[in-house]
Amino acid sequence: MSEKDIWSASPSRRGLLHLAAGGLAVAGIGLALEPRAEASGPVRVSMKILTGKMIGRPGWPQFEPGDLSLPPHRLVEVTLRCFDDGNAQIPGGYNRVTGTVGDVMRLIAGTPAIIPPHAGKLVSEVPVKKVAHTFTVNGRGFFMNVPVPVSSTVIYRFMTPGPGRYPWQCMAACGTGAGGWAGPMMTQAWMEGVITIA
Ligand SMILES: [Cu+2]
Repeated sequence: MSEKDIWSASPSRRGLLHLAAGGLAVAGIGLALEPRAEASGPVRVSMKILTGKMIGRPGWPQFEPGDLSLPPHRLVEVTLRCFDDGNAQIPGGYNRVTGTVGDVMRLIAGTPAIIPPHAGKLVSEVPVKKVAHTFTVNGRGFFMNVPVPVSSTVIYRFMTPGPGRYPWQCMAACGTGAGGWAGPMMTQAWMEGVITIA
């Protein structure tokens, strides 16, 4: 799949374009369908990873928001800005992008407020030592792993599964305690949370 295909392909949009093309055969209907085609783009979600210092709780980095509510079977585009500049250890393999559209994500250096289209580069993995956090969903037949490098922005797309509650967890040992797995790593809506698909 070419880079352009990955970022423009969406099953629902393709379906609607097909519908719109069919509608053109009937005078006027094609035009009427255009706004619907526009509305069928990805559901856009903006997330941040804040440092403990930023929220007045040193040692407690936090995903914000920690819980998400999304519609089922829709293409979602997440823009995730990581303000954390400290790396953390991950289990083997969690530096790879898995379960997103094309198993890739767009990686942009820093956390710019405005991101031009096609900024950064598409990557399927990041160096182990650069990983600050991961956004990892594992359960109910749905697996997705997004490694998030220090001081960066990642943009990724995925298709939501069917209705249900899907827990996510950061797999980088970014918390407190000897192993780094305590504190925020064990606290709901901090380094773990729930995606509610309804
Ligand atoms: Cu983390």
